[in-house]
Amino acid sequence: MSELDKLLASCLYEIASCDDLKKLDQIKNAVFGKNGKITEMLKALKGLSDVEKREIGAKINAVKDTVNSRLNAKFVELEIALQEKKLASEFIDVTMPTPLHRGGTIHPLTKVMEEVSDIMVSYGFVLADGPDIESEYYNFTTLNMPDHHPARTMHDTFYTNMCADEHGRKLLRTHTSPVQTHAMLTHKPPFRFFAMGRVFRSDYDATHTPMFNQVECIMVDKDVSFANLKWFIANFLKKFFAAPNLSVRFRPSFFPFTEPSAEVDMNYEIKDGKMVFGSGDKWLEIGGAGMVHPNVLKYGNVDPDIYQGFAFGFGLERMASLKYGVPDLRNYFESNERWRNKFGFSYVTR
Ligand code: FA5
Repeated sequence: MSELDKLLASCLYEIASCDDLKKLDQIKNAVFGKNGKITEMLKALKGLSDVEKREIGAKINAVKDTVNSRLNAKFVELEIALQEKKLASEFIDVTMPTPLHRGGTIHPLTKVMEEVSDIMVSYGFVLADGPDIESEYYNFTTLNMPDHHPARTMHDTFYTNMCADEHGRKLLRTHTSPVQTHAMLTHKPPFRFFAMGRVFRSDYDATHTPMFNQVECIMVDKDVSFANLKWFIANFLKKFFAAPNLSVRFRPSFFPFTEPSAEVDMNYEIKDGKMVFGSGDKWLEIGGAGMVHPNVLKYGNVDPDIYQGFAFGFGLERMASLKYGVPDLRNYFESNERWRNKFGFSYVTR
């Protein structure tokens, strides 16, 4: 057996029996490193004749190629094995419920979303959806907010650096009202839709957060009036707060996408650091409402000479705060365990 054959056999044996990346690296170095066995053999070719160089060089290169390809295959095999071992040790079953003994709770916002859904569905409204990343066209244009409208400014709206398309620049939607247009364009009236989800604005204080959630509602039919809107909102809120005598204030207001428009406030006071609704002389605005503007109906392919609609959009954190006494909206998103234990809901009693 030639020296080269012996080297090949021992390399292949060592590679095959190696089970550690570090050791494999050492084997590679011992063969191909600066003073490695094959490197030395190649260096020794210098002193040989051209004929010998060609003949022996070809044999050394063949061994080199074989060893190299086995080494590479072994590196891949060991790296995969290491990765699998790591993944197995880090496995988390995300389908398992949070162990109750570790204090897992239902977030007040989740609770409120479920409650709002139940009420909306009981009135025959169907859940609709729209993207968090919207285009200027749906967020503003179809809602009767022309190019120069102040709500479009960089100061109020988070624009993304994604490429603009035929619907204009992309932005984080500033309200859930664009869902109105999406729903109108995909359904024939009469219809009743509601949507819930995140919206984003350049705001930050105890009653304003840069990301918050809204519930949007739109009902389109023949002979829908502002009286229907007032009745519906009052009943919706009475059901939500389980308070038949709840007082709700409609303040004349302006939204480009509704005419006439109103802002809806609820009274509250702070008792023992908690917000208590239905008493006191403080008012918290929970949403905007109004009759859908004829231009908005047209953008949704709905004929305003035949159909009318009402719509409203409420802040879900503010509804949750009033119902469950949470004084500062910023806490909703801080993942503070003490806060969650105080305001969260048990799985069992939900
Ligand atoms: C709107 O967003 C309108 N799209 C609502 C609407 C829909 C009007 C349909 C007419 C018809 P407004 O900007 O007022 O309106 O926001 C609605 C509610 O979201 C507010 O009343 C408040 O409850 C909540 N809200 C607004 N900004 C914030 C914020 N930064 N943090 C938390 N809640 C907020």
